[in-house]
Amino acid sequence: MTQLVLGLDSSTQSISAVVIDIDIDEEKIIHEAALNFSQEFPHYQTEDGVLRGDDATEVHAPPLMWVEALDALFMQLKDAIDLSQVVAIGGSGQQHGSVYLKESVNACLAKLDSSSPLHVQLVDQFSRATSPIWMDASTSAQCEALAADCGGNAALCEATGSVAVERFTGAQIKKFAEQDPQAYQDTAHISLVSSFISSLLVGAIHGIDYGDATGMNLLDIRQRAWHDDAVKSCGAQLSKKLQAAVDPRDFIGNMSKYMQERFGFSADCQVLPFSGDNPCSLVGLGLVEDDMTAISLGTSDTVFGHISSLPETMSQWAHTFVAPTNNYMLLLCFKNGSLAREAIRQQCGFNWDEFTAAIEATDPGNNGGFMLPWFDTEIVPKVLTPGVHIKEIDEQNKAALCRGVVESQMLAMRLHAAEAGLEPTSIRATGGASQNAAILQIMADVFQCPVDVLEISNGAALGAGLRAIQAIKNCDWQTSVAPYTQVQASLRKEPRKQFATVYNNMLVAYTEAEQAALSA
Ligand code: XUL
Repeated sequence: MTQLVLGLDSSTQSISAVVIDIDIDEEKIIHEAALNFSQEFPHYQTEDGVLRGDDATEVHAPPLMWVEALDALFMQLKDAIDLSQVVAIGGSGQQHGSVYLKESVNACLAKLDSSSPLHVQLVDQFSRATSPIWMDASTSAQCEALAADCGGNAALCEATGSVAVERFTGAQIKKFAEQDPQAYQDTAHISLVSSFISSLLVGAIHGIDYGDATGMNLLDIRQRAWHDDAVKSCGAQLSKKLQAAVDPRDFIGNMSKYMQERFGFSADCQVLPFSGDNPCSLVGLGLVEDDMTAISLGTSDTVFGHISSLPETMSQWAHTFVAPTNNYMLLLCFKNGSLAREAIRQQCGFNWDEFTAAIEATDPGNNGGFMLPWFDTEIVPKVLTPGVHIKEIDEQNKAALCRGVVESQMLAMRLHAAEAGLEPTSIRATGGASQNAAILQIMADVFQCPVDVLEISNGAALGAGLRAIQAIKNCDWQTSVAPYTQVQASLRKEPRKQFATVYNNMLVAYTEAEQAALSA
């Protein structure tokens, strides 16, 4: 009998699904579907899936929209495939976003009527109509107070895996508890986007998985339990509202009666606790062992990788999350990613082909020329005043600027990834700019390791599905993910050994320039 696994991803702009055939001779994705929130559900009045207030730093989204979209996606899937063949479901959600629910929600979920859509029945269950999401940066005051209550940022980072961060859920909850104490008191459960959606599937609110819980500044990353000082700082009775965090590898239950009756799922279909999109993407890119690192070249560039044990001292530049393997992942986010490449391209008046040709016409090492590419404020390292520092490049030399921006970004990533404990021996590249072979060659040369791209996209939904495959087959991670995460062999970029010294020297120069700029 055919056995299917479903991977879902509730992201910022859309909800998507990947349906995977797990039979040993098949092992392939048989169906994909996606619904864009703003386009398909315009009545929530979001733009790109989010609501912005007068205060530009506040970014929320309506959780009811995610519920309606889930129902609509399942309706679509039901017409395309036989959902009774789905044996397990894994899922992913945009990290950090939080959902505030009333005491009555579990009773409501227990007696849902399968003839009516989910959102219609859940409309009164929210104690807060909108959910702050990862793009919200309005909690600097709360971050400062949270860090102080936990013995400072170094101690908070050591305990929870990250310094206090505005978008992380702890500070977001703290702000809500301070600004609307009555609504906070009326909140019986606080979920993340991930755990909220999997709670809907099993028909009861369950605890947050360790992975997404490490995106809150609230979980003691070693104990896998709420950190006393952090939860105390962020709200009264908070650990009760959160419930205990759960192991991402353990099924939390089966599809609820409602899900069975409404969409045709089997009563035996098991549900894994959903996790954050970054932990799920780690698996979707096949990074389930140490020394495997990914670089995502998007609006921001991120470097992330799997580690089996925590470094002696936690890097304050990185976020350390619990990985779906129940080991760890490191993630570093560089804000000046495509933003910086785009700025140089425009400054030179080039299209992307000309930008690429310019890179190819210049020599690795750029005759010693580089830049600190801080076109905007930067996260790694923390730069609050934008400013590009050009070193040894004639600003009329367009080709040198093009190579310079990409080489400098790679040097910054190599420097700070190594500080955090990631020294890749191979890299999987993803994101828009990973289509560009010239950029990938620079990555391979700067890091001095091979760079691959994968055949798949939608890594978060796929990774969520692969988590479910690992859990249902109960086999090792590499065996579970390898058939679905093959690299495109013909696109591999090998490092050119003859440039190792050039880039080692440049790394020293880059480090010195960065330190000088930061201490100026
Ligand atoms: C990670 C982060 C984003 C969101 C995007 O810390 O904020 O990558 O997870 O969905």
